[in-house]
Amino acid sequence: MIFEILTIFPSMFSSPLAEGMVGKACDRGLIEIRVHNIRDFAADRHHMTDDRPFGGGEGMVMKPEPIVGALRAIQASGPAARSILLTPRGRMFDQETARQLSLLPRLVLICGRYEGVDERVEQYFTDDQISIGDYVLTGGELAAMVVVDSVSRLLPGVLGNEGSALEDSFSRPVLEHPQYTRPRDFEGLSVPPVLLCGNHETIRRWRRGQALHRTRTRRPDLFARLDLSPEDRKLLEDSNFGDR
Ligand code: 6GU
Repeated sequence: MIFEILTIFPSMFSSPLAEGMVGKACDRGLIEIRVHNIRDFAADRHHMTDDRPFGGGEGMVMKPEPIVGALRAIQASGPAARSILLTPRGRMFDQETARQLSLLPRLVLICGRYEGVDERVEQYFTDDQISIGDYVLTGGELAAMVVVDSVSRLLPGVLGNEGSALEDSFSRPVLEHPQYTRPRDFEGLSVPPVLLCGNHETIRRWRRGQALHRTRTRRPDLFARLDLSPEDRKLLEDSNFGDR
């Protein structure tokens, strides 16, 4: 899959996407991340990418010409690509959107900055507008990295273990159970004995109970939508979750 990123801060993308599984996926040719500097598509002498808002007000607005110029150059360079504007005014990004995007051959991510992008870009030159959460970032760059990361890990071969991407939280609608590794005792904090008992069925039930309890306390919105089995109800009733 090819990611085409439009930004005025291209260097922000170098190390975050060069590390870990995403970096490996690039090295192995499973994904390609092309970062384009919007400034390179500004036609004026000073390569301006922003200007003052019509009607007055605080801050600057990103000009349409450089972004649309970059989009046209990208569209001309290969198969049709879906273009998404990263903006706090977009619809909320989630695992289902990541899954849908992972099916595309090529995706353009436009990083908005300042007070926003000229409305005509949003309306006429992008297919979708996405936000990654209800908080404000200084620009869409970090959001674009979130999208690249979450989509990449769903692509065949990227994680190595094909099962793991499908098993996580949100692919199934409960949060994951707690995980422990060595040492068995860390500064007086010990691993729950059930995990050392060797009985897979006992461990499975404990994990399910923990996952349900954790979902109930941390994400009541997800919990409310769960279809609990009789076993699930029993696990929630019977367990002592030792809340702190
Ligand atoms: Cl996509 N952009 C900005 N600037 N802030 C955000 C966001 C995007 N998503 C959440 N906050």
